[in-house]
Amino acid sequence: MDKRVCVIGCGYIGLPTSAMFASSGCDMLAVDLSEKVVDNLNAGRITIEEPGLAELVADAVAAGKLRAALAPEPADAFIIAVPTPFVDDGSRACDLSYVMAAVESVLPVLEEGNLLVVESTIAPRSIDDFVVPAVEAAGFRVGESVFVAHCPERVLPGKIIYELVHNNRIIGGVTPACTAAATELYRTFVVGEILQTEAKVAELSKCMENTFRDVNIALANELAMVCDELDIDCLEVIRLANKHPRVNLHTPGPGVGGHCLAIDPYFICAKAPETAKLIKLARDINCGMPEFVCGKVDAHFAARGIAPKSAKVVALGVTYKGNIDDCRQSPAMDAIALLEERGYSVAVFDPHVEQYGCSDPKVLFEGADLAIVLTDHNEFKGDALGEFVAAMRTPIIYDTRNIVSTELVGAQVYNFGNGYEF
Ligand code: SAJ
Repeated sequence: MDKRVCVIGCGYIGLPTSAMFASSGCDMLAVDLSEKVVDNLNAGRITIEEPGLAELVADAVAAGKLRAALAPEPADAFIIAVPTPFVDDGSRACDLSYVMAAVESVLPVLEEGNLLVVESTIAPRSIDDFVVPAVEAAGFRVGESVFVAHCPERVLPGKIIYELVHNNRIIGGVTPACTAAATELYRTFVVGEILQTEAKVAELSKCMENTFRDVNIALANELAMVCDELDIDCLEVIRLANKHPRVNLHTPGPGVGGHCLAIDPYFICAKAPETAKLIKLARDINCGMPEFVCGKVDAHFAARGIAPKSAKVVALGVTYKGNIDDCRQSPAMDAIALLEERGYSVAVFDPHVEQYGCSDPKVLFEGADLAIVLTDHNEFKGDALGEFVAAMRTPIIYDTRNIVSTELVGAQVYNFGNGYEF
């Protein structure tokens, strides 16, 4: 008999995962709280954008292998792929409320021999301390009558379908029997390596992957500020240091955004606040970058005797990184808010975000005293801004992403390499 799998959460991870299982022969039920999402799915349509996903879903629905509902139904395996934001109370602990609500929704239909997997990124020990007790309170013995595992997603939006199949996959069970059951399930479509471990190791590994990147970016950002103070070309320092075979300094910028790097490190800090000092400091450094960037803008205008209220700034980019439309936790947004708070008149342009698009961007540059590049979109790279700078009152570009050609004709370009002059 084909395996029946029920996925809770039809977002960027849950939906592609459902489609992959369905196209590998499983009988899939995709569960979501939104009636609109459920109705659309049952009609073979999707409400999120991801290359290749629409076709996969349409085919699976047409083949009768994928169906959507508002609540879980009996199945062989349940997979939870719901959001885990941080608690907005200063602790920034992992907010498990969506995950636990999903677990509670599964319990009434959970049967002996079933497997329950959490894919959502969660703080270390969440499975052992919260999920297992909830399942056992319903009368099951984890590792004996039901099996529970954490199997974190690690896919990159835009490449999800490929990465779901080919990335290696960490599977952390509560017991070895749980790990074995989850491994058998994911082998349905994963061709990448399956790395077996305990649930708590899987949880912390996932959080640490993003923390590693956050801490390294903080180091690069700190270097940029040290170079600013000491009048040293930061980009040249990085270029030369990275010639060492074991050094890989990251790229400084206006801060770190997105729903992963800017969130997951806090899950560790909240669990071990006295100990996770470096992780917290890295977060603080990265969160302080929009302020640093705005401080440079202030100094620039102060040196020219121009008050913020008399200055027009064009902000280029609002998304958290280049060539995407995602503004979650975006440092560009923070920098824009800070500039506005100080009294600057800010014109915002982002060709990837409908609200900030503009059919004739030149108009935004008219009479501007400064353009500040906050996101590394292709549309701003090299000499792409050349056609707009002539419209500025003073054609000066502050490039916090180091992507604009410093040879750009008709403009003076400053970045983290020569920013100290700025
Ligand atoms: N950034 C810098 N300097 C750098 C690199 C990045 O300032 O040298 C900034 C970016 O501009 C952006 C932020 O960091 O604001 C995060 O961007 P990213 O490309 O590093 O990561 P995400 O958040 O898009 O995706 C990450 C990935 N994790 C790792 O690379 C360890 C991805 O593989 C994960 O699946 C994803 O998080 C997730 O869902 O956890």
